[in-house]
Amino acid sequence: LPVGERLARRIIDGNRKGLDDDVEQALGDGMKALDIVNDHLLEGMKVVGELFGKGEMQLPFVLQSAEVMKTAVALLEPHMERVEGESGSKGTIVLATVRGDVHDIGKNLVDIILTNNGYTVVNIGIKQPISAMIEAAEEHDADVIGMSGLLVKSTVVMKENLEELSSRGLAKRWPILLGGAALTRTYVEDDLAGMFDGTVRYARDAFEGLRLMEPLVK
Ligand code: B1M
Repeated sequence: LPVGERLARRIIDGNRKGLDDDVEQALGDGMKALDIVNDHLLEGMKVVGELFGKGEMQLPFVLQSAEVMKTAVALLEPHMERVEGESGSKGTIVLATVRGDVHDIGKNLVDIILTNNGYTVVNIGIKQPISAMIEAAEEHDADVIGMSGLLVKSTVVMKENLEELSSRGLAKRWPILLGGAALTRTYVEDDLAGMFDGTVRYARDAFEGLRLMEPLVK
């Protein structure tokens, strides 16, 4: 198999043995680190999601795939392009996976991409209640709060989080960036934006998150 397909296979099979060599070969062949993530590793993860959804893959194997994904991203991270030279940070975002949700591969990719592009990311982890996000945003004088969540349940939690920000009088304090596979643009930009006094935006992927940061930080 070509190395890209081999990498996708490793994610699907949860097979870490020889992963380093394949990553090295892909980079040696001139593939860009981010393209390896987007074109091959995420393709593998998509298949894992489909198999799991159809009941053709059991959870422990999904977990193994996630571990291989994380290792591969860690190997690639030092090779990702960074914006250098500018003095200081372009802005600060508190990033969290919402209460009740453990999925963090997407959140951590957002972290890497924003960090590499000059933002300060305060990544407070998974299963975070809104109170923890508020605390971190106050402590770090954040410009934006970013929430990730992959479960359908998490889309409801995000709505509750916005309601809590409103009820605490904090709706206008931080613009909110939302991402994760269970969200849709309409849900965020029509339904949630319609009920929230502040700014709430949807990012389909980490790159849209990056593009949205500049107008949100302003
Ligand atoms: Co879970 N899981 N999982 N899982 N898992 C999903 C999400 C699911 C769709 C699988 C399926 O059924 N086909 C399904 C949810 C169904 C639903 O809610 N309707 C599901 C389920 C059911 C579950 C459990 C409930 C299973 C169980 O226990 N019976 C359980 C939940 C536990 C919990 O959270 N309380 C569970 C557990 C797990 C593992 C632990 C095994 C593992 C996670 C490991 C980890 O993250 N450390 C796992 C995995 C790996 C998946 C799938 C297969 C892959 C997710 C992933 O990492 N994708 C997933 C299938 C799927 O998503 N279709 C699935 C790659 C990642 C890069 O994508 O996170 O979407 P994603 O991020 C994208 C964008 O969404 C965006 O940028 C990224 C790309 O650039 N983005 C943002 C994300 N956050 C953003 C924030 C931003 C901006 C952009 O700004 C703030």
